Amino acid sequence: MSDSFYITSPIYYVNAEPHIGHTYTTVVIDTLARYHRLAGEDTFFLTGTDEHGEKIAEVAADRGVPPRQVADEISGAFRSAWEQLGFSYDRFIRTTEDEHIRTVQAFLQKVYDAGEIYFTEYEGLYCVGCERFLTDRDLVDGLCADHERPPEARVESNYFFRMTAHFEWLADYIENHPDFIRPERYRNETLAMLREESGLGDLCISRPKNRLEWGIELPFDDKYVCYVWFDALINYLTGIGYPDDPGFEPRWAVAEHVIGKDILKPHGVYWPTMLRAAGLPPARHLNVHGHWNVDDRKVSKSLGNMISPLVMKEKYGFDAFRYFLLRDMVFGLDANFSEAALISRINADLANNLGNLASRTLNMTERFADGAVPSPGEAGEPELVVQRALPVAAERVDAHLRKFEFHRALEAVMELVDTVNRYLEIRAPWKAAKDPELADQVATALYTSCEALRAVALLMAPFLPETAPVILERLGLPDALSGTRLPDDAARFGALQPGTPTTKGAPLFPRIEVPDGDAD
Ligand code: ME8
Repeated sequence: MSDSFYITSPIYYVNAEPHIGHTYTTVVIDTLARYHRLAGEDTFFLTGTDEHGEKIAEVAADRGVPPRQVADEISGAFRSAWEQLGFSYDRFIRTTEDEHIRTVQAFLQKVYDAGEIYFTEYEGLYCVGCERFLTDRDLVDGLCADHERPPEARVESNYFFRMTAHFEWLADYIENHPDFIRPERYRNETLAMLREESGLGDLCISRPKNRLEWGIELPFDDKYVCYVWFDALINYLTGIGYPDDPGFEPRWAVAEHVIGKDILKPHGVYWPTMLRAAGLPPARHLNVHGHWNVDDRKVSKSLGNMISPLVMKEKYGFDAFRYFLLRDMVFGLDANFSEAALISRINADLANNLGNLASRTLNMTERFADGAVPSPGEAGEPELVVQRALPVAAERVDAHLRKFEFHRALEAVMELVDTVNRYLEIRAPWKAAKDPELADQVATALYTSCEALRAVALLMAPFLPETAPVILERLGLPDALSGTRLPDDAARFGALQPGTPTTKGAPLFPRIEVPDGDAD
């Protein structure tokens, strides 16, 4: 296992406010970053905004303001949303930063000097929404399949990157590193792109300034700016100090990219070949997820069906929304969003199960043990069932998270919650407390459930970063997360010291009542 972890989000275009799609990607990354930090790994989480290109220039022209103003506004909106949502990123990068501009120019010069770039005329169909020339495969009834708008015919003299020269190497690399692009369906899709006869040619990496000024100037021709994708991908290097920072190489060696399937081609084909041309290895993994749809259509600005994460936070709390996103989407596949599904998930898992375990455990500790963790007596078979469930859950969470199987990791924690709730039904301390002869059994039951709740809170900490510390605080462990090592500290039964004061507190996830009562 590596003790260093570098994870990146796509840098988001500054043409739309953050919505459920951007939020999902960033929640996935935030959860992993938190887990790897708790596992003791030296973790770096990079996110930010992609600010150049025609798309932004168009938005600015429509509004009659300079592109920089649009970029400042929307980048600010992303940053502010990411702060309000509590994402634990280490750096928020903007492609308009001087440092990034220098890095892109250094990269371009290096690739140019290596003979990987040539100048020629090109004719094709261009989609401004995608910021690229389309191939036949991208068109449905003459419209861009993603943006549902007609592409423009364009002829231009431009600089091209000899991308196709690296296709054979890339196909071999993907074959020999079967988990480089995961899940598998996206690996196959990338291989198909590389093998398709009529498919990809060399990559046009410049735009003439007389048509577009909003970009990074080519270091070898000041009449051109750099194509926005070529500029944007390099953010993953700028973010960790390429080329001069001594920390760059070890971090790059463990890079994990997380993207939606809409940007598989630039990440699966352009990026590895660009890196190779510059003498760098590909990232360790390209992790690709599906799309959130509403009524079976992708959420996007052009379709106007966006769900705001800030509105969801306001209505349901952001932990509940995070939980839903990670639990209801299988990483790699599409999922449908509806508020009814969200409410039903919150009620079933968070209110009835997790919230109920926390409140009954803490309420009973207050009532029957004077608000302090009691000393346990001897463990019987029901206690041993709970004790054995801890390492099983901890190991499953670790294994699933390392494979991006978030829904399974959460299932594992919720199975632990179920086990403890069933255990409480067996021991029924609320009944046993009436019989003084069963005092020892009550103390054991309360110790066991408090201790299991501690493990649940530790395992939930990456998923529910607001709620987990509240549970730990109520268990008298306000600083538990700072010294924690996952998965071991959640696997080991018996860490809670008898006598630790507890507090019961308000319900963690109040049940959400819906008028027609069908969200259960
Ligand atoms: O593509 N479901 O930026 P972008 C799930 N700037 N995820 C979604 C989604 C949906 N409906 N809609 C968007 C760009 N996303 C480029 C990236 S990287 C060097 C440059 C997420 O603002 C998903 O991660 O269009 C997708 O890949 C990303 O937002 C696209 O964000």
